Amino acid sequence: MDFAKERELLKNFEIEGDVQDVSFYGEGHINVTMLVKTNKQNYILQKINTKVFKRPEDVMNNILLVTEHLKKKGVLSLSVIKTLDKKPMFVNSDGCYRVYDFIEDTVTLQRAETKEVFSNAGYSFGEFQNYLDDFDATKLVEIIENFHNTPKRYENFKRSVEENKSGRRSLCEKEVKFVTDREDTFARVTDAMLDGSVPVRVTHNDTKLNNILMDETTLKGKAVIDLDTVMPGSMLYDFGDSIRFGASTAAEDEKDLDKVHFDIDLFRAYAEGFLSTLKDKITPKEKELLPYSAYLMTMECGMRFLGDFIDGDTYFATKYSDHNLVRARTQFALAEEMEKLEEEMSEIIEEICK
Ligand code: ADP
Ligand code: GN1
Ligand code: MG
Repeated sequence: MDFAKERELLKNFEIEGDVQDVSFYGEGHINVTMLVKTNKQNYILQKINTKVFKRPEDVMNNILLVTEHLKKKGVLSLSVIKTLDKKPMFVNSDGCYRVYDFIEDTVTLQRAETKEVFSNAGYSFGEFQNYLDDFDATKLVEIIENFHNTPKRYENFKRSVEENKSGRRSLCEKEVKFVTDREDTFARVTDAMLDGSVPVRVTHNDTKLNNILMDETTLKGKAVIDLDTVMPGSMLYDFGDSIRFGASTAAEDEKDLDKVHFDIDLFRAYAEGFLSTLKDKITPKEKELLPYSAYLMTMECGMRFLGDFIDGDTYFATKYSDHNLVRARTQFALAEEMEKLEEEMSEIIEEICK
């Protein structure tokens, strides 16, 4: 691929230097991400997924507000490079594009290789929430409604199963049953948000390990990225989603399920980092639901992958035909182990919060 169209549209942005190279970059499932090298500096060019983000201008407004708030506090964050006419994105007949400064000297990890690294990630996402503590949530648009409303996600999942648009349902009856068997376990966080025992906070909502840039030398979090879904939510979403991805002994799309286990030591490490600055701020209900949130976010993501497989891969980027099914299976393998360990996880949380 020669990226001729991308090189052309980059002329509309206020970038320094002459573009020398453009290539696909990273492992995100949603946007198309490219690394742009010029003779002066590097940038990230992203084609925003407008099927997922129906109002990209709202996404960019949220990102500008959040990154300004972070920068005022001296926190390294994404820098949006404006277009020549001072807009945060460029729109043409192919789609919507944005450019960020490439944050140098960092690595993006697809797996938590050590407890220490995962604890560092927990610390970063915990701090991220702290930094947004005093951010006026009413300024933010809810980018995707009910993003982590698991009962609603389950309704959508059941609809996908019924409609069976791709005709693939017969390939995954066992996995569908795994979800439907657990349908009465999905409402504990939404119920607690309704009765107020779990407060609404400004949260990241997509706290995968690969959404933090880690300092390449110290492996400490340098910048929290992928701010598309920063919205009012629950801290339980941020905690649970990190555990879902990072406390696994294997990749999210590992085919060999014998390799996929929930690692409770990684859980402890993340919780230590995450709670180090949050433990005095959280409510008793939030504390109680932390272990469950790991199970919940894992089940939710599993049903989203499986629903997308049955829909015919219309949401997540996939590299082969049953990629979403493979991903769903790892989530269910993890969730099954987590359900058995809820008590042990609670003891760990108690210990950390003492
Ligand atoms: P998606 O929404 O598709 O997950 P992300 O915004 O997470 O897209 O970007 C995908 C990957 O690109 C990240 O995991 C990271 O490796 C890399 N990346 C994104 N923004 C930057 C940046 N500003 N500097 C360095 N790397 C980045
Ligand atoms: C997507 O954008 P990315 O790849 O960081 C998804 C998350 C899922 C995750 C599963 C906007 O995250 O919700 O948990 O894939 N993002 C969106 O890997 O749907
Ligand atoms: Mg991402």
